[in-house]
Amino acid sequence: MTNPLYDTLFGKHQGKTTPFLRLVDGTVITHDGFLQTAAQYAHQFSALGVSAGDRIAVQIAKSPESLAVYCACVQAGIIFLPLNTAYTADEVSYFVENSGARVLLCDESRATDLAPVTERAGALLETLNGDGSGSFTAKAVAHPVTFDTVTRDADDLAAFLYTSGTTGRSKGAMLTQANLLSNAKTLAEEWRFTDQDVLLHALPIFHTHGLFVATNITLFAGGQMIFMPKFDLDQILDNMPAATTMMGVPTFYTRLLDDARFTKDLAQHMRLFVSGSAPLLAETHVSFENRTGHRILERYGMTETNMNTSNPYDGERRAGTVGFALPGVEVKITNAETGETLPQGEIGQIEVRGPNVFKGYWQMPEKTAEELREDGYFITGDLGQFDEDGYLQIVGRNKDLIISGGYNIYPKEIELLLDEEEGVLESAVIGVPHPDFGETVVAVLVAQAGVELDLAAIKDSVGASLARFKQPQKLIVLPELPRNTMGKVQKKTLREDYADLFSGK
Ligand code: MLC
Ligand code: AMP
Repeated sequence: MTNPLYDTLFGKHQGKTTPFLRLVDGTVITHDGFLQTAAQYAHQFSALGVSAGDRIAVQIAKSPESLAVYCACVQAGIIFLPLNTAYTADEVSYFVENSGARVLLCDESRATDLAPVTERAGALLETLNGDGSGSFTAKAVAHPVTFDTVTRDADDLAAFLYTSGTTGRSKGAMLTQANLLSNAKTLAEEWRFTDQDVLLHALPIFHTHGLFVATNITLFAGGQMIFMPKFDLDQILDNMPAATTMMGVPTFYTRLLDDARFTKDLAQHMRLFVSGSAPLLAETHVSFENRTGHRILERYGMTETNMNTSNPYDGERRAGTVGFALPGVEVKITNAETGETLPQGEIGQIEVRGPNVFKGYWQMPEKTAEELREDGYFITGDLGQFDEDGYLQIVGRNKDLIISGGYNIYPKEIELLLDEEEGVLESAVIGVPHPDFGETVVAVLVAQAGVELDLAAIKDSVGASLARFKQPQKLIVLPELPRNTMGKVQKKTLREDYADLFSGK
């Protein structure tokens, strides 16, 4: 194969007039139509001087065109770097500079804001809007609708996905063609995807879940997607009768259950509901089954590894567990201090190895060495145990991480900003339970002696450089932070103290 990822996911659909994307306004985009658009984009990238191995950063609304940018990158051998549309210019600036991206594609409405970013980084700025218009597409339409696929090796890089770290600085996870391909094939087979499947796609496509799990599996199997710009309950309910499968974060499922229109009848013909990216409460699993007769299939993955484990398609899908290691993937529970494998039933850190595991962090050899062992095991930072039947349970995290509505938030990034604020002596950012998002962000501040903190001003100032979903929903001032005898801040105590802050909201 000249380009394994392109050939396996995209190239094999060339010339097919079968539907690939169905939009909520009734528009249908065929496999071939989609590939033609992508080929024009690949030409346009070449015209901009971008070649194989270069990076393209994109911060654009979800649309068929933005998905075609991903396809164009794969066909041209360009490393695709998608960014959350909620990121501020400060946040985007880091990703563009760190990755050395040659081009940043953004929405026209952000162009003024982001022009200084690309200027500083020596990158080109092009626009692509949610409706498909923009400087990039205006030029691309002049190009031929076929493109000579660039030869790539399975070991070549296909994408960078940035993931924050406990030090506050994001790390670019380098994913190879083989990483993405092995997972697409395994999951399509494990979850029985075929060309008859129609997936309700309401996830963003700048993260693993919406892009590599949902989209790659559909492409692998040759099925269709009802492609929605974002999660919208009415649209989901309207379109469910035409679908066979859905993937979502737990918030999707709790929101569906909160709506009386979501009935057994509406879900009757669905084949499969998959949940992941954050813990699905056992009570959600049970309520969902009571309402619809379907047992949600929960799986476990992460940016660096794609999917690691899954509950079985056939056989018992056990609530509160993430199932078994996927074929070809090894999972072990180890002692965090010694790295030794623990016996069944003991809680330890989850380590994974397999063709799904990334190559390392871009230009961060030390960080890579800390988390990726020489023997190929990746230390996930999650804590877990195997139950008596071998199902993996995730019981907590060894990393200081908040997951809100499926988005990862690293407290350190917010604490560093808060500590810079006038009058702030120190801060601790924690995740507390939230009925809609699972967890949400709360900041605890200690003021310098004699200072009365202006919380509104702090909120605004921090808000200017942080995406909305990372911004603390509440700022709390305490005389001091709880510490243990070693002087380490006891976030567990704070989490317990403020556990009920959002209950019932
Ligand atoms: C939006 N908001 C959030 C939020 N999403 N706040 C906290 N956490 C979130 N996840 C805020 C917005 O800033 C805004 O704030 C307000 O909520 C309404 O915004 P919205 O865009 O209308 O929200 P909504 O559409 O309701 O989005 C919620 C959501 C969405 C849960 C549908 O966040 C979502 O699609 N999450 C999926 C994330 C995901 O794909 N994760 C996969 C990561 S991959 P204000 O103040 O302006 O009103 C991974 C690996 C794996 O983890 O295993 O899969
Ligand atoms: P990300 O870095 O965005 O890829 O998020 C990966 C993290 O999400 C994992 O390390 C887990 O902490 C969490 N995660 C993913 N799937 C699940 C799940 N099914 N249950 C609990 N946590 C999950």
